[in-house]
Amino acid sequence: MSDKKESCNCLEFNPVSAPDYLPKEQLRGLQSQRLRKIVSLAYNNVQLYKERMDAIGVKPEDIKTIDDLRRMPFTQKTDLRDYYPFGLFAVPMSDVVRVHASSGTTGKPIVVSYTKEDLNVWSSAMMRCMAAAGLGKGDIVQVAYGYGLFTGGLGAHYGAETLGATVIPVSGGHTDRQLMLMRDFGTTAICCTPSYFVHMIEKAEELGISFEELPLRVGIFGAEPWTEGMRQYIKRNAGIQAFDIYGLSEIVGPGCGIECVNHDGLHILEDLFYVEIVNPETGEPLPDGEEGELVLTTLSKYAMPMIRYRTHDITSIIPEPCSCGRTLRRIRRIGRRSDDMFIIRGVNVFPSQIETALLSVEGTLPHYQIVLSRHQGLDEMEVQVEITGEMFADTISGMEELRRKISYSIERIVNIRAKIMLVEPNTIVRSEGKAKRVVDNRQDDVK
Ligand code: DLL
Repeated sequence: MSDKKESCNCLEFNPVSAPDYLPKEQLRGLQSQRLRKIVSLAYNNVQLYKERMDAIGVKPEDIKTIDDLRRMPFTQKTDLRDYYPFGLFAVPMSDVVRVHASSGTTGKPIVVSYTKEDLNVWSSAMMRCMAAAGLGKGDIVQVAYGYGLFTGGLGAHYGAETLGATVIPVSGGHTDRQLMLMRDFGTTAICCTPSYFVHMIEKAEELGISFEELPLRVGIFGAEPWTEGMRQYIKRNAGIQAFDIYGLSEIVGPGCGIECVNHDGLHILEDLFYVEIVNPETGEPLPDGEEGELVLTTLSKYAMPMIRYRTHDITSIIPEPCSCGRTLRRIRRIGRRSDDMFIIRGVNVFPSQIETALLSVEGTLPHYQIVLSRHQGLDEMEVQVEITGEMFADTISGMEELRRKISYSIERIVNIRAKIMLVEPNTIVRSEGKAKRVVDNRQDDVK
């Protein structure tokens, strides 16, 4: 399908994104100044920070420049659980104008909060992200991230409004209606998880709607890991430019960073979120270029400052400057979390490796699930993958050949032989939000 990139009203430099282009020294000055304020706010108002800093003998006055940040202790998800619901707030509840929450896999959600000013900062961060993706006034932005406690919907909503674009606040789900509105309202940009957009593509086909005829040209996709193979699939089947956007509730929601039109890493909005990469085991900071755990510090968030928050997301900082001219450093796309890894027969495997392996084989679709089981103490990995209708109607030997290719592709990447189950299109459960890629039944082994 032809790329609609040509019609992109890319505003590579405009007043909206001016902070993206700050000279390095100016950026550092701003970061240091903001850090001092945040550390002092946190120390004086949040028990956790005071206790942790006192324990290592660091006072707010010791943190003078951004380089001093590494003297500060880390924070992590369990802290948000331990201080549930409001124990990490640094301002009185009467100054908190909104809360969001992210559901964990177990137990209570984690709660995050915003002052009025925090919301303005978040909206401007999202506005800058959307501008980096070439959106502006005149664009019609369909927000299909979920609205509610999840940050995706409202984050994208206010960002697009602040940009001056027209917002269609559909939220997730009702895919037929999404497509009808997309066509009837002339949507030019869609915001949702990449897996949900892939579902929209197949639904459109079913309904006889052709993306060629729609003005849609940009997708702002995030909230879950996805691969370059997925981007190519989206480009081929919908003809749009897909931008990877990153964020997490604890830090702000969507808007910590986004790709520019070069699609070569995500620029982190470093004037608002300070980025470090550390060794996931030791916590030692790693130099630019080395892969490790992303640690973020909010430099401009007052209701609930997060200092050196361990995201568990694995990436590296790209040392080279970007040809788009932004001075904001880039991180490589987040392919995995340190905690979404599963170990099978002693080998560490990440779901994104399986996605890369699958999508490199012609005839597969980006709908898959990894089912782990244990039989008589031995771990097994089954990869269920949808294949195109034509492939499914192929001869037995044709299907066998495909199964063999997939199995080889997986083995080449992860060094494990998986059982491959080829299934018809529309078999794997579709998600309207984050896709569930791994089903781990190993505890069900009958002893
Ligand atoms: O997913 C916020 C968000 C909404 C980001 C919409 C982008 C778009 P949480 O539900 O708290 O917040 O989940 C955060 O999702 O730590 C990553 O593991 C993962 N994640 C988010 N964006 C990406 C991405 C939102 N672009 C967690 N690539 C993060 C890979 C992502 N993983």
